[in-house]
Amino acid sequence: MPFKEHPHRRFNPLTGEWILVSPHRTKRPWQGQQEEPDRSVMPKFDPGCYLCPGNERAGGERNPEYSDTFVFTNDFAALLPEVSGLEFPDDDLLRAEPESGICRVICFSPRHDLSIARMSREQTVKVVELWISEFRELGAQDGVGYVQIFENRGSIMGCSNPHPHGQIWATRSVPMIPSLETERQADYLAGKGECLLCSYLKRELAEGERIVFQNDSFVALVPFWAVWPFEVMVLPREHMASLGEMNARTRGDLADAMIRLGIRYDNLFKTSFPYSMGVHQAPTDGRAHPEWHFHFHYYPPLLRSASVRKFMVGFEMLGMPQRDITAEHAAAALRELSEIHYLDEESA
Ligand code: H2U
Ligand code: ZN
Repeated sequence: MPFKEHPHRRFNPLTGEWILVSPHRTKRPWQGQQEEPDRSVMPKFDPGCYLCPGNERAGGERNPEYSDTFVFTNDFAALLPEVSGLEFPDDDLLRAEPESGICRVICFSPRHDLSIARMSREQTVKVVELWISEFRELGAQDGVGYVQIFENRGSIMGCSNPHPHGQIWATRSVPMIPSLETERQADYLAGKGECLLCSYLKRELAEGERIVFQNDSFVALVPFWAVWPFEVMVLPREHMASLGEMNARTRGDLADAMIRLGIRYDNLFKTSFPYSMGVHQAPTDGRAHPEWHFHFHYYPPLLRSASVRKFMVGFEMLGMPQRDITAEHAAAALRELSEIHYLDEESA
């Protein structure tokens, strides 16, 4: 019997973590197609939205009448500039360190009712370009060791507003997960003389069964070690340490990949698909990072329908993460979907 049909553990070489896979628990039929499509319409402009052009934000500032993207410093930033003179406990049991940083919010479009899945390629390229300029500007600042760019989408992900937007947190230290990925990629490069993700991508392209789609510069796949039901990784084919290394063609191809994945996600349960996504790239700590191969992670919590989601509870809170549907099944389900958004289907 192939190992994939029996309970087993899979290893995540990027973080060193293990995940339990229990494929026999998915003997129930696939129900994704039976969803009633969500056709709730949002206004193009919402006078009560703190991200729409011209509106006032909670801090009292007013947004400009922006026409493509707009970035501002988070009015409720989780990180603040460095403060001197604080004393921290530093022994074996009680240990704390200073942390400082900058938090920004990026509006992807002036249109309140859109999402990347329904934005044009030109507009999405503008988002990519703003990410690059923010990454460069924040990363160049003294005391910024890492720039985390991400998007929370959907109220079940804790997102406060449907207006298409994302966040950037620039921190003094490298956060835990990118720091683990740095170590693992550096170890792999030192041991094998090649990049972990270049090798992984080659392997996935040869096997094929976890690939969702590809374009000239990017590959979207369900990683072998995926934890979330429809988790996807988007990797550049070329070895690049950060977003800053992309040329005009690659930036366009990234926009294309983000839109196509967004459409497939929305089409899966015919709903505005919730997720947290973000890019992992080289730290901006002033060191060279030949080990780093930048990539996007998409972590969506929906499992079998728009109303059935995965929770990390029980064994997962106390032991390790677990999944029922295999990465291979999830990739096949995503691969079968149309790249025409379900809301545009009738008009097409
Ligand atoms: P979420 O969509 O993940 O909730 O992020 C929205 C961010 O916008 C959130 O971090 C900020 C919140 O602090 N915000 C402002 O900066 N100004 C406002 O007027 C409201 C929300
Ligand atoms: Zn809005």
